[in-house]
Amino acid sequence: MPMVLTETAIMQYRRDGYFFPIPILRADEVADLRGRLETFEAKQGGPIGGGHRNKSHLLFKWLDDLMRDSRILDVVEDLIGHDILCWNTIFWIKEAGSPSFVSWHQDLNYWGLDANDLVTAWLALSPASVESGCMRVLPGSHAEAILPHADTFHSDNMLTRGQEIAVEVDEDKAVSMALKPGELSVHNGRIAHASGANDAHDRRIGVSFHYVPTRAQQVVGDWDSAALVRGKDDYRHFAATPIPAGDMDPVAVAFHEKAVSALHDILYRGAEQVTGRLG
Ligand SMILES: O=C(O)CCC(=O)C(=O)O
Repeated sequence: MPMVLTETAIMQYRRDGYFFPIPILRADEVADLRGRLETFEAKQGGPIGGGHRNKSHLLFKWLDDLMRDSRILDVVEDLIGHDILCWNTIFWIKEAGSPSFVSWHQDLNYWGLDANDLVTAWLALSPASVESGCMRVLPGSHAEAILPHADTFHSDNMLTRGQEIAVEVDEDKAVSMALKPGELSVHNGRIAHASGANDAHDRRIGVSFHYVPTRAQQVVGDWDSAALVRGKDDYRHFAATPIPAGDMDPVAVAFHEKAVSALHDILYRGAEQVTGRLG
């Protein structure tokens, strides 16, 4: 028996590779989390970026808690079963009026993971509308072969290498996954997806959680890390990430440095340039 999703929702996810919207957080919870993020940004004197965007649950206790929130994990369990690792958490922030975009791509082309059932859970902490550049997906593309990609290194592209699908994508078939603050979308790690610029007056703030069954493996890098968030890990394919005692806990911050450096090597393997972005 599914825990929270209907059989119809699960069937749609399996057939099309995505499902949304799923209400998760109350308005007061969204305000609290956005406040925590923006307090950190105000203290550091600018938007979160660089290495802070990835594996960020090691830096912020509140994000580690959110990654383990049963309201999100119940959805994920309905899709991939009870024994769940979170491999990465990524901030996707587009400032109001910013040209930042994400080109059409398939994540499992470059994450080095042997995990065709990877679920990305993307949570909106501000409005993710068509105007603010919400994600768009190409239904059913997760079930087909991974398409060829090319690196563009475009400076407004939020992806590591500005990588994009090198064949024509039929944009007419794309579905926009607009979300209200506190809502979640889920998509399969093989699905083709993209997002446009933020033409709205507010920041578009999203955080993504990338969940895999514990049997998943890193097949490109020699070392990688993940957090056991539900069930048990009989495989131990990944180094277990420590749970931070608080924000910027020194032990977790030191682990974060190692984990992001390993991720950097995986994502830039074979690239001709390093942009400094990870995503
Ligand atoms: O936030 C976006 O616009 C893109 C996110 C993305 O590519 C992902 O979560 O896999």
